[in-house]
Order: sequence, then structure tokens, then C-alpha cells
Amino acid sequence: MLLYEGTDSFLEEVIDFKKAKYVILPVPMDITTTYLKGTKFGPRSVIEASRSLENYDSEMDFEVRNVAFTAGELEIPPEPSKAIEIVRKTVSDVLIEGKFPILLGGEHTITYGASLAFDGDVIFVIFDAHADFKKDVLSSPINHASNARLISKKNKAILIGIRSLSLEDKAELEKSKIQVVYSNDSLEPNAIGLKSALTGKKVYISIDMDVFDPAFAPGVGTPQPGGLSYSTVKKILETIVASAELVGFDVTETRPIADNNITEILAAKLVIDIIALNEKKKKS
Ligand SMILES: [Mn+2]
Repeated sequence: MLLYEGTDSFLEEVIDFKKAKYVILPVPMDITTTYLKGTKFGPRSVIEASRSLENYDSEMDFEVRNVAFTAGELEIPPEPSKAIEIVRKTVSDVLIEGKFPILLGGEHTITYGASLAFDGDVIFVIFDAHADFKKDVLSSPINHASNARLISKKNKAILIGIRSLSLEDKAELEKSKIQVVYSNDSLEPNAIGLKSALTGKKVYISIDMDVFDPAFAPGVGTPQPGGLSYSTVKKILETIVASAELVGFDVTETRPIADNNITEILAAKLVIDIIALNEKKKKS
């Protein structure tokens, strides 16, 4: 196990690796982003933001305490395929230790790396403004704009919040039989059919912060007007965690911007919420 403790810890929790159920992995990958650079600073800023938040909130009525070990930042080589292999290996090590991986990005491509550490029966529920279904962007097969396509080669995927894609991507998606929930579809968990699709299944959740309306999350690599609110996403997360067996999750594409940290605050809150939902479920 190559993990060492980070200098800053999520929610200021300092706990022994052996006692932790969750391992927070900061993954500062920022290699194949095509528009605004800076997602490599995302993991650190989300951890910093978490330290300003409480570990309890009245809505969730659950205290997240003494459950998460924060690892030091992964060392990401500049070559995409090597970077992906580091992510796969680290997530795999966390799983071998019997722990639950939480990845903080970094570009969305890290989800592909994580997916390679899981079996083919895990369903990937991906929140994203972009379909990420492109072939060979900039002649590299491993690219953040191809993330969903790469994951879906091995794992079933459900895409939620999509609003940015080409007609070619749309045709490919229809051919692929991947379930796509567009941002202008009904986002009620029942209308999406999440309960029937996920009950009894192993699920990994991936949140690209650009799924949100940029008003809620302006600090992302490729912002896209329109999009979801925190309460809409939270309602969907509640249904996913209640229905499925959660095996891991990530929050990606946070790109810190000057004098505005609401994106990293939201990203940190999502991490706390998902841990709380998962722990509450086990206790009930
Ligand atoms: Mn995206």
C-alpha cells in the first residue's frame, strides 16, 4: 500500500488508516483538459473547503466523524495512460484493504482509471453536463471528453444532467443503449427509474461539478449554462444510496477561481452528504 497521510485532512479528521472505512484520494490529474486549466488544484481546495464545514447538518441529521482517512496527493505522471494506471492501482489497493475509495479530482478522466479497479458488474452513475462520448479527441484515446465512452466498454453507465454534446455523440449514445437523462428531462428519481435500475446492484457515483448550473459551481474546467441545482442532485443521490450498494464515488473537475470558493464548498458538501447517506443507511 503506497498511501501516506496528507498534510491536510478532509473535515480535519485525523484517524488511523486501519480504523478508517473511507479513504479520500486527492487525484490532481489535469492533463487532457481542453478549455480552462487548473483542475489539478481542485483536490487541495476541496479539502481546504471541507475544513470550513460542519460534520453535522440538520437536514441530514447525521454526524460524519472518525470515518475517513485522507491520503496525500497521488503523484500523477504527464502521460495519460500512465496516470490512469496510477489511479487504477491506488483504487485497487484501497479495495484490497477492504476500504471504500473516494476520489477528488482533478479532471473527470480519473473516473475511467477508478473503473478499471472494479468488476464489470458495478454500475457507474455519472453526473455531467457533457456526454463525454467523443472518439479520439486530440488523437488521444484517453481523454476527459471520452470518459463515459471508455467506462462503458466494461461497465454499465447511466448519465445524468447531460446538455452538451454533438449530434454525432447523440447518435453514438443511442446506439450504445446507455441510459441518458438530459438536463431538460424530468429529474425526479422515479421518472429516471433509478430504484428499479439500481436495487440490489453495486454502484459507483461520479460527479463532474459542471453538471451543476454554473451559478452553483462556477469553478470548473468547462462550464455549461443551465444545469442542475444542489437540491435536485441531492434527491437523486438519496435514491441511489437507498437503492444500491455503494462501492465508491468521486467528485471531479473542481477548478479553483480567485475570490470565489463556492464550487469547492459544494464539492466538499457532496462528499460529506454521500458519506452521511451511506452510513445512515447502514445504521438504520
Ligand atoms: Mn463535464
